[in-house]
Amino acid sequence: MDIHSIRKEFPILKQKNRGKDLIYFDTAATSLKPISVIEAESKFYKEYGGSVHRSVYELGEKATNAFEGSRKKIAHFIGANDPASIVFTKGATESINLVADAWGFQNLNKNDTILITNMEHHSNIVPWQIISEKTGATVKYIESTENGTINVEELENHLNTNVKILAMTHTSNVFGTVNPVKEIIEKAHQHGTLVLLDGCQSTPHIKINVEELDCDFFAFSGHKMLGPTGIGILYGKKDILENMAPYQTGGGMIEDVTMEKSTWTSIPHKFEAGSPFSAQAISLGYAIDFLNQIGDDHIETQKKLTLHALEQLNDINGITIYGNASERIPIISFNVKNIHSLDIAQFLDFEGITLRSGHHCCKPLMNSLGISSCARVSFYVYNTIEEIDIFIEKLNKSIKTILKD
Ligand code: C6P
Repeated sequence: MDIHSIRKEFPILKQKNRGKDLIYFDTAATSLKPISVIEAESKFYKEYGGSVHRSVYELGEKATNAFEGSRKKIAHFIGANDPASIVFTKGATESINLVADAWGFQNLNKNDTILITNMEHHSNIVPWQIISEKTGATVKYIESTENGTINVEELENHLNTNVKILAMTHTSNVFGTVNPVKEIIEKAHQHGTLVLLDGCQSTPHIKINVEELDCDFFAFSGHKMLGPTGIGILYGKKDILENMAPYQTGGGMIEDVTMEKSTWTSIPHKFEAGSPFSAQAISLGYAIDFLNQIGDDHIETQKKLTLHALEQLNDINGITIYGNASERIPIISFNVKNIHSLDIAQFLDFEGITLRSGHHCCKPLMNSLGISSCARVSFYVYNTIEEIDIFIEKLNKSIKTILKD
């Protein structure tokens, strides 16, 4: 599909933003949705209706088949051999909380270390702080390098047999840089350390193969990769998931319940208590169909967009761009000297351009960088070089106007 055909699939692109043509540069927060995904969700309510895994009637069976079919598509998309290792959650945040709480409570004690990095999103910091309070384990941080990645040698200095888990982001939602996770996982495993990868920003942009990466857990959200809100995935190695206690309990996850006690069903359902997010899980499968349909070329196209944007941004006087590793996804964060990032975001909003300003839920990283906020643009399959050129023109205009005031 060429870019014009792709853009036609996104009805929201016909909308105006503050009366101007919409230029959507905030995919890292949440992506736009193609019509096939929007319609899949409404089709579920119009045509299937029935409750997943609970109904013998035809509509219920249709819903169950579509739900489990989507699990298979997701497994295939991230290179997982067995759909049983794919757990539906409501997002990356819940996936990480699941591991921290269920695995952490069972496996951590006061002699243990949880290793994370200074570039983590709060979703991959706070759950570990909470479980460290409950178990006595210590949370330690690895600092990122100047170019915005985690250095393998530096990481090795932190590894020892007390480090029970390394929880780190595959790609940073601020720097846009890709961490050398394959090498990192290999090193961690040499010390018996499990690795959880936060794939929230990588899954939309990089071909993922969890089996090749050999990560123990992989967490991501559907809404950043063309899917609906309210659905996410936790991949876990089967033997690890099988040995974990459930995270939440209730209907759908039991094998047997008596007045005295309960036993659990097998994975992945053991981790999916309650009536599942059926419409959302099914529509995420349609998002994957869309990404498969446009093929891996879109990854290269976005690299070109990012390089084009970086080249032009680097020419702006007083700009600081955070993170300059060669391996990166289409996320660029920056500040301009003597201007608050919020002013830039607000000025550009009135030009139809949506970008995010703030701490991006990475307050420890902001502290390490000595800033409180930055502006961020992020691109996806629907963005064009022309949009980037308009953005650069309007950014230059905003800088002139703000500094003059
Ligand atoms: N980052 C951003 O604008 P949820 O909210 O569960 O879908 O995703 C949480 C999350 C976890 N890890 C990373 C690396 C992320 O970037 C995010 C979400 C958004 O950067 C919202 S703050």
